[in-house]
Amino acid sequence: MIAISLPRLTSRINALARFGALPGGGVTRSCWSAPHEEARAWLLGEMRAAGLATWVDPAGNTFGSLGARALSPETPAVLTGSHIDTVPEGGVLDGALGVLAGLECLQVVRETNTPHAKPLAVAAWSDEEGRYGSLFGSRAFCGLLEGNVDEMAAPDGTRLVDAMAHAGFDARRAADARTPKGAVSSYVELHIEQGPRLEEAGIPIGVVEAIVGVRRSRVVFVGQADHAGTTPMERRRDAFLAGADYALRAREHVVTRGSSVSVTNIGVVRVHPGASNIVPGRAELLHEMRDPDPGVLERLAKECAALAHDVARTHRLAVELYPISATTPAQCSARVQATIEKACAKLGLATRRLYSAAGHDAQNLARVGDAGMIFIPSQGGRSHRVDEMSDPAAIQRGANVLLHTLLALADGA
Ligand code: HGY
Ligand code: MN
Ligand code: MN
Repeated sequence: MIAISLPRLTSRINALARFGALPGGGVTRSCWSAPHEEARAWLLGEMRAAGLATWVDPAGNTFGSLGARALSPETPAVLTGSHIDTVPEGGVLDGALGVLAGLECLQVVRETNTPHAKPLAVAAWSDEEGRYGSLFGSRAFCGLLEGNVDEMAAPDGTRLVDAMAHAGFDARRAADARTPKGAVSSYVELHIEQGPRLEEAGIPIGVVEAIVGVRRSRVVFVGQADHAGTTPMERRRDAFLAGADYALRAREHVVTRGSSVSVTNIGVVRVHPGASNIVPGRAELLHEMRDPDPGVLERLAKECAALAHDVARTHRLAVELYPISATTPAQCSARVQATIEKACAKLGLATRRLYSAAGHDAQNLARVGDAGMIFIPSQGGRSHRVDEMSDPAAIQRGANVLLHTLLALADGA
């Protein structure tokens, strides 16, 4: 039975991990950054050496394909992929696994001359981690870009247009990456689960049924900078204190008033002017919340906005709310899920259906066609941290399931 080469896949995972490698382990490889662009060039070289046709679209999505030189509705392709950008101080598998396992699958199909009725292609999507705006590359590919690229910026203020220009791309042309409906017959992505469920259940393969929506906003409390020593406590309009109050109350609200799977996080806090002897005049919080149900997400977002205004009143200061992004929860294709399960049966692997509590590019592909995801267990459920890891045997199982799923989809499953 056709199988992937684990040594070759492992060697590529280790090679990609060198781009943006951190001294203590893990990587920081933000989209459009120098390490990311060096990694893109390396990936294109690996794709070409594997015998694939390659191209990069106006949104910076990188493709390798077998049996077609482009994606077109005349020859609908079976597409796989993921992303090579990472979060700051991230792991070496989030995204990289799906891109490199996809490359490995296409290379094995080519080397073994395995027939496939439809073209096979692998993509590395731009800015999946949403440093400038969530799931940017796959949104552009699926014709789902919204808002004005001139207003998209990273938490440190770097504008998308400047970051892309520095990498040789024109952000204002990103929408040209839109691909005609019908060019992709189906999409399947291999990814680490990034949570504890599969490992705790002892299940080797997860078949994703649905993917959460994520809503991100910037919550800015505006008080008054003051002397931290001489200003009487009762007169202070401390913006950070309001932010802290909001953080605690918003978390309580989402946990108690959301669904059983609603989650929330505040991962970026910026205090201004930012000195220990100044009462904070301004506090900016990046607040996100997630749920697989769009209705729950919509309700929580409205309730947390009202909560922010309530906190501002309590602390006698102002609050400004700026939505950043909202991804739509997605249902995965029943056909793709069934095809993954058949591949697992063929390989003698137990499976479990589950929803993804992480966002993925597959949720955009699911809005324009048949899309699905294969999960492998994460050691200790760890992810978005430098010690993110999965067992080599789990990586091998996941890549072989991807290989057999792609072949079945390419032959009309
Ligand atoms: O944040 C997420 O859910 C994904 O890892 N980008
Ligand atoms: Mn990812
Ligand atoms: Mn991630």
